[in-house]
Amino acid sequence: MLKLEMHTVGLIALTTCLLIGLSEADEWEFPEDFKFGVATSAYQIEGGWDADGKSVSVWDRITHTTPNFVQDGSNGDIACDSYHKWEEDVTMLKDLGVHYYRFSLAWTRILSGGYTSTVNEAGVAYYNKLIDKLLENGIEPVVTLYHWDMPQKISTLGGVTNNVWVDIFTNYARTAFERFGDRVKTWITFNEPNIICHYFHSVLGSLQPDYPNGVIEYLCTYNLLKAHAETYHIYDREFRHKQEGKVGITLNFEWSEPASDSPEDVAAAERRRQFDFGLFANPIINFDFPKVVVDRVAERSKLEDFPRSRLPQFTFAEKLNVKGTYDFLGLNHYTTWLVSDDEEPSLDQSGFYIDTKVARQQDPAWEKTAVDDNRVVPWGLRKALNWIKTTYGNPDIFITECGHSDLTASLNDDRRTNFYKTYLNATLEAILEDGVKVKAFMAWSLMDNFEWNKGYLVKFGIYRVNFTDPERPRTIKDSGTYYKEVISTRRI
Ligand code: PNW
Repeated sequence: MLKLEMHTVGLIALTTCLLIGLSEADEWEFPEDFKFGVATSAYQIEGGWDADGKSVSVWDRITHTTPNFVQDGSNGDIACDSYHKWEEDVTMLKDLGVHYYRFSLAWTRILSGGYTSTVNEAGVAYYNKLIDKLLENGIEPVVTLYHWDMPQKISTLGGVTNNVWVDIFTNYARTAFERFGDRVKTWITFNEPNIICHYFHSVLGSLQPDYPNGVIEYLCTYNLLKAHAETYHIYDREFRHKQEGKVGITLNFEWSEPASDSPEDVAAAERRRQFDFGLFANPIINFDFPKVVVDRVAERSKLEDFPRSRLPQFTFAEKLNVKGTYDFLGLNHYTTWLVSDDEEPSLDQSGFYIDTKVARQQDPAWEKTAVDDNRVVPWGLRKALNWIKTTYGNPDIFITECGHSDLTASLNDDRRTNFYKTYLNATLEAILEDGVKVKAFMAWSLMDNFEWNKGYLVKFGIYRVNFTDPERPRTIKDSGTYYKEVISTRRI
């Protein structure tokens, strides 16, 4: 009798476990409103660098005048030739089953004069064809206005650091809203302002040989944020009522994990997050530059004998104007660092990274990729998403880039497949277990392309592109087939 009871209890327990297990498995899928996509950018894929009235961008110029700026001496003159092969790109997107295609507009195709108002109709026609074809196939365009290919004419004026930048940029943004906003409902003003102001501005502004210097960098940050905010307000005033779209910005964020439990390292990791992400997100979402950054740049500027902080101050009116200028937050995420407090760096250098006063390293056990420092650390994405949730009041987050690089372009790219598996799982944990409002995931990238100063050596594509063939044929990789499966089943 007792034996039988035990047996029954056991059976009930087993059934319950199975049921719970099953229902948990059932729920381990992406919510209904979650969208999948892939991302690219104009200079990295289009080619057609001087086609149909396009003017010269900073990337055209630097690659033509300083070929060794790019590791393999290459350039984006032809790249994936998407300027001609856009229909095939849409076929690939359709086959993957993506909801979103994130691409960027080449400013130099649309306003070839850079800062003039004369529109180059041929350039507009190219994007019209692409956008229409996407929509015909049920794919929503997610459009980045500025993904680093600044018109050379504007760079010559000092680029983002010139006071006229806000007018120049918003003139371009308004043109894009006018021409494409009837069909484009998701806009990203800037891709990775952090990289624009602290890294590529140097070479591309080309006015500052001693860049980075901690002055230009923050002037760029300040002007860029004002241009972002003004673009948002223009959309609000002139377009939102008829176009009903969303405007956001894409920030890159590598997770900073304290290297130890010491209060100094914990503070250092938080400080680094505020320098990397808060510098842009805090004025837009909360208010003003983050206090820890304001204080630290002031302190270091004083040590360097500057009469005042190198970080410009927003006026109160500007703070109000920048605050709230987002409908969603775009996040590009690739890797994670272990961060510790550093000694005060020597005073004969000056710059953003010196201001952070941190040392960073990565655990050698973390899997490497083709980009030296982009080690695979999926839990870092989950932590980054949670930090954004708590620091900024749980905004809607679009992961606008996340991806894995190799050198081989092999179709059997198991490591990339595993990367997507684990990073998508981290995303799902953040959504289902932590309540982070992640609304989309866009893989970087649709296809192998021009990886900036690494040229064609480093491959991020879920499609391979054969760059030695003038036809630039594309072939899906195993990771592409895997992603397609995830999209159709909504499961990992
Ligand atoms: C992003 N970093 O760039 C860009 O948005 C893409 O255009 C690029 O192809 C992709 O990532 C892969 O590299 C980054 O040094 C470049 O921290 C550099 C850094 C981060 C992102």
